This record gives sequence, C-alpha cells and structure tokens, in this order.
Amino acid sequence: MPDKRLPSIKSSQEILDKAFKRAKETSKKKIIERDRLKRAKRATQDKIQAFTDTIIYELDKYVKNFPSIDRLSNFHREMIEIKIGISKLKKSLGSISWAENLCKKIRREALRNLKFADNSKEITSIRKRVYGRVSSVINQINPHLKNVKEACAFLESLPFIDNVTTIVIAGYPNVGKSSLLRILSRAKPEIASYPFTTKEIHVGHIDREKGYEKERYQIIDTPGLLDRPLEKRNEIELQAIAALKHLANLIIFIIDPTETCGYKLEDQMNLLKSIREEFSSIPIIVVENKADMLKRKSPYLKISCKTGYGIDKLKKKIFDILDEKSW
Ligand SMILES: Nc1nc2c(ncn2[C@@H]2O[C@H](COP(=O)(O)OP(=O)(O)OP(=O)(O)O)[C@@H](O)[C@H]2O)c(=O)[nH]1
Ligand SMILES: [Mg+2]
Repeated sequence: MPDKRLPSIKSSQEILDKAFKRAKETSKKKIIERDRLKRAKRATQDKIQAFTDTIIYELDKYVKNFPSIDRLSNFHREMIEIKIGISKLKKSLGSISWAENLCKKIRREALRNLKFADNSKEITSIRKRVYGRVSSVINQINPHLKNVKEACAFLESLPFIDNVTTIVIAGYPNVGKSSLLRILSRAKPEIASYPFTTKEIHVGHIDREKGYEKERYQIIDTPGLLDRPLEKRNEIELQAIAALKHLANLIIFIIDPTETCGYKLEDQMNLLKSIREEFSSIPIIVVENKADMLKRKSPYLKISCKTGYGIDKLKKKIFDILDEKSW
C-alpha cells in the first residue's frame, strides 16, 4: 500500500496561510486600467480568485487522491475501521467536499456582487467577506483534515500488497516463526511498524516459477498476535486477529515438540485448536520444528529451520494447497 501517491494533507491554518500568500502575490501584477474603480475591481477579483483557487485546489486534491474506501481490500478496510473508523473517515472526506463546494459558491456570489459594486468601500468589504467566510469554513473542517491525514499516514504504514496470496505464520514464542520466515523468504524480510502494538510486523516474499509465469506470495509473521491463547486478548488485538482473516489464504502453525521454546506441548496444541476454530475457513499446515533435535511420532510435517530439513517438502505442500484453493 498504496499504489497511488497519497495526498499530503495540510491543516486549516496551513491551507489558509498558503491562500493568503497567493492572494497577496497578485498585487505584484500590474493592472492596466485608467478607471480607478475598475482597477480596484480587477485587483480584488484577482485576489479572490487566487485565494479561493488555492483552497479549492488543495481540498479537491485531498478528496480525489484518497483511495476509494469501497475499493480498498477487505484487510485494509478492516484496519482503517479499527484505527479510525470507516464512517468517520467517510464523513471527514464528505466534509472536505462540502467545504470545497461552499468555497466555490462563496466565490461565485462574491464575483457577481463585485460586478455591481460602485464604490471602493464596497469592493473592500466584498473581499473581506470572502476571506472571512472561507476562513471560517476551512477552520471548521480542521478536525476532518486531521482524520484524513491520519488515515493517509496509516495506510502508508501498512506493509501489505493488495491481492497477493498471503501466508500467515502462527505459534508460541520461540518455536521458530522468524526462522521459518527467513528460510522461506527470497530476500530479507521487510519489517514494518505494526499499527496496534509497539511490535513490528515481518513480511517476506516467496517467488515461484509456475509454467511460464512467476507467482509471488507474501508470508507474514505477526509477533504478539497469534502466539498465545486467544482468550487472553484485548479488544484491539481481537480486531486485528479478525483483520488477519481477510488477509490469510493459508496459515502455517509451528509446534516446537522439544519444548525448548519454554511452552508445554499441551499448551501449544490448545493454541492450535483455538486458531483452528477462529480461522475455520482458512487451511492450516501444522509443522513440527526443531527436527534436528527431536522427531517424535506424529502426523505433522517435520522440519528444521536450522538445517533446512523438510523445507522443500513444506514448500511443496504450501503450493499444493494454494493451487487447490485457487480452483
Ligand atoms: N535447534 C533448532 N533451533 C531452532 C530451530 N528453529 C529455530 N530455532 C531456534 O529457536 C529460537 C527461536 O527462534 P525464532 O525463529 O526467533 O522463534 P520465534 O517463534 O520467531 O520467536 P518469537 O519471535 O519470540 O515469537 C532461536 O534461538 C532459534 O535459533 C530449529 O529448527 N532447530
Ligand atoms: Mg520471531
């Protein structure tokens, strides 16, 4: 995210400062007109035009360049919902549009009145009224500008690529999640700040030759989310877990049968059970890591992130399941 450059959003004060500066700059332009009143009208018209143009241009850019909320992926929408609230964001974008239209209306009226003005006092008061009314409209939408700015910064911070098949790694701490991500990834995993906790999210990519085509999957490790019992979650974590449902095409759940991770096998199996329930519609591959230390009898695929044992088999299994899913 994002494919389109998100607008950089100014505060009310910044927008107004810019607009006043532009209006002021028009005085540098020489107006060739003998009639004093006509000259004053032209100068005022230029000021009003420059002032409102600057504002309308800014507001228009914010609304037009913001990605369409309805076209965002489910995952991004869910994330925005948690962080800002979709209806709040829509309302804010709507308010910016409203302000833009109102500025156009104020300008239209002022330019019409200007035509009929017949003394310099009236001309000045028309200009001042535009400045006053527009400033008050812009100041009024400041909280909305702030919301949209926050949403842009947030969208930019999300590391996910839209519409890419995604594999999510789960399992207790120290079972080898990061090690697996590294061994499966083509390049060094990208680390992005995580929107909900102080933790980071790790994203790697698997490239796969498929006939003549190349397919790319993303593989993510979400420290702190799928590594302990779900019932111990706060509201935000639960929502983030719900958001993962929209993202994950496949989950790899790692078990550490050696228990050197510090967690009993029984607890690990319980976590697996609750993740199966929570993500009932998503296929899960269960692997037993640290096979270089211990290979017990079990129905699960044995791997070792240390020696690479079983990794090719795991890859094949991943591809098989993803192929099956896509039919
Ligand atoms: N012997 C052995 N050690 C492993 C293997 N995989 C990981 N380890 C070790 O286990 C420890 C934890 O590995 P990580 O990959 O950091 O585990 P993690 O699940 O990402 O841990 P958290 O990020 O704390 O949740 C490290 O010391 C690894 O070197 C393996 O296959 N065999
Ligand atoms: Mg880790």
